[in-house]
Amino acid sequence: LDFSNSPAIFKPKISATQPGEDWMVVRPLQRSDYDKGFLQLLGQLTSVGNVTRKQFDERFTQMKQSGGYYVTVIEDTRSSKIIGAATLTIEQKFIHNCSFRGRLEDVVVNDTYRGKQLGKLIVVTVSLLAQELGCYKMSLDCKDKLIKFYETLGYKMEPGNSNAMNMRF
Ligand code: 16G
Repeated sequence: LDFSNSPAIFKPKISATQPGEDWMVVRPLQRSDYDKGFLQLLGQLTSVGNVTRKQFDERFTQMKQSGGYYVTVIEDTRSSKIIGAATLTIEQKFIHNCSFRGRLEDVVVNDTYRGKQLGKLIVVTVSLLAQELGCYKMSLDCKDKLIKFYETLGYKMEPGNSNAMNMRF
């Protein structure tokens, strides 16, 4: 299953009983998303900088070629804008029988679309993808205020084993 190469545009369901809206698609990132506000959306998460189309294209190509990057977006097809995003990265391991570890990264939903469960939708989608791809676990770092949100989606603090540490450069 190579989600990043999939041409499929599918209409997700948050749950079997609660279908997504008609105007929403969840799909892999495309080059044309540069023009659909993808980077502006990431700017709601953290500093993005002035990324040119060339830089974006080169990074897109590198991610495709190296494999293991599943940048997933939600598009509002009425306005052709990217309104949600989350990335699954896959680390190759020797441990756990040469398994994979998934990391949930760069989760962001446009703040004007609050209350539509888009965060839940994109996180669940990407987490299922990690499972489908054979990851033995999926990890994330988040701000304190988001711990509850992720807990409702099946993520757990592992006592004694959940300390995120960073070295900033
Ligand atoms: C959050 C994000 C992480 C992102 C970081 C950016 C999730 C689950 N976590 O920790 O993926 O890269 O913020 O913040 O989305 P920074 O610019 O301070 O590194």
